[in-house]
Amino acid sequence: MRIIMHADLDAFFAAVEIREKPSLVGKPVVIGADPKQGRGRGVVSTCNYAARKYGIRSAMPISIAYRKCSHCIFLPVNMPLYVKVSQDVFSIVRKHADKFEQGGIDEAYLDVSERCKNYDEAAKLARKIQAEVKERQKLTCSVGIGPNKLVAKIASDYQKPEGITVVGPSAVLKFFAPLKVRKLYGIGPKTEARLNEKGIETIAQLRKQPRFALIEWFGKSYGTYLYYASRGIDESPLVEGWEAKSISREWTFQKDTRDRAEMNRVIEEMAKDVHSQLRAEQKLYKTVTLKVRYQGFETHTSQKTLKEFTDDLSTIVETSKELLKPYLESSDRKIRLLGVRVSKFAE
Ligand code: TTP
Ligand code: MG
Repeated sequence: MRIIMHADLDAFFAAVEIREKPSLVGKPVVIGADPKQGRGRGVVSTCNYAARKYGIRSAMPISIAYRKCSHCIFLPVNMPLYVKVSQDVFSIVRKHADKFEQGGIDEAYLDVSERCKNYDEAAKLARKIQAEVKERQKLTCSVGIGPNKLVAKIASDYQKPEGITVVGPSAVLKFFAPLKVRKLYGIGPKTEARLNEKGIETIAQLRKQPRFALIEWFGKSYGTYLYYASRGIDESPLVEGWEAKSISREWTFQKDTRDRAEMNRVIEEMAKDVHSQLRAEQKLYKTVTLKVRYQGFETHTSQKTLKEFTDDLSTIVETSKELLKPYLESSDRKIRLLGVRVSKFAE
């Protein structure tokens, strides 16, 4: 039987900014403002818990966040800094694991089955990790502990900030029952809406559906996944030494569009974000991919592989624009989403 931990930093980007600038302590801080264009465009990346009291959330347009709290402090995203801090934090955390998988910039899975005899010992280790991260990096994190990655991740989100939530194997079904289906890894807004239409809102309700019904609605592999996930069953192993194979950004237009100038602007913004992360991670790329979603969710990607590795920003912008052209010319449908990705890295 495994004991898996999931550690996730609290209000990560905001917490880093506050750590760097003590005058921000105690104030509501929102990250995501565009430094050049004021507060008008773009979305909230994250905000601290003081700002969440005003109803501000990740992915909310900055203009709405500003309306909710005009005296909040709005700061731009400083990706290179967060990448560096993330590396510092997780080089501390990974030492406490038998197996370690970085799940994203502010989260990681730890398999502690060998070093911890039981869940009490794992909880003790979690407190130790929290204390060490706080002392050495001045940041707080929340930890979930469970029999697999699925349960551990939901548990780490259950009590925030600075929480520890332990869900032993016999507690999984009860813990899951009242949660919204959206909490399950792999259920996004689309599946959530389809389930809600069928009157299924909680994981307990999802669990009542026969396997064949889920397969009929969602296909064999996803339907089967939902059947097991709703029971807290997840055998997926930790993937060690996993490194990001690509860096990407996506943008959903507030209104589906054919406006070329607007699309170009969005491509430039996304390319800049991608590029700053690329620089921070000291990588070169060779492939640029553009993702296009039309009105109605039909999605396409196309990509171009360059002759040489590069870390050039304008190549990302120009290649993406070039890849967009055929979509605009071959159809007069409106576009809902654009995404830019770079991949095939060299250090
Ligand atoms: P999260 O861990 O989802 O959020 P968080 O750490 O800010 O807050 P919480 O205490 O609830 O864990 O994401 C980690 C970072 O990723 C977050 O600080 C900013 C970034 N991010 C975005 O840029 N856009 C988003 O929509 C989300 C959800 C996160
Ligand atoms: Mg977090």
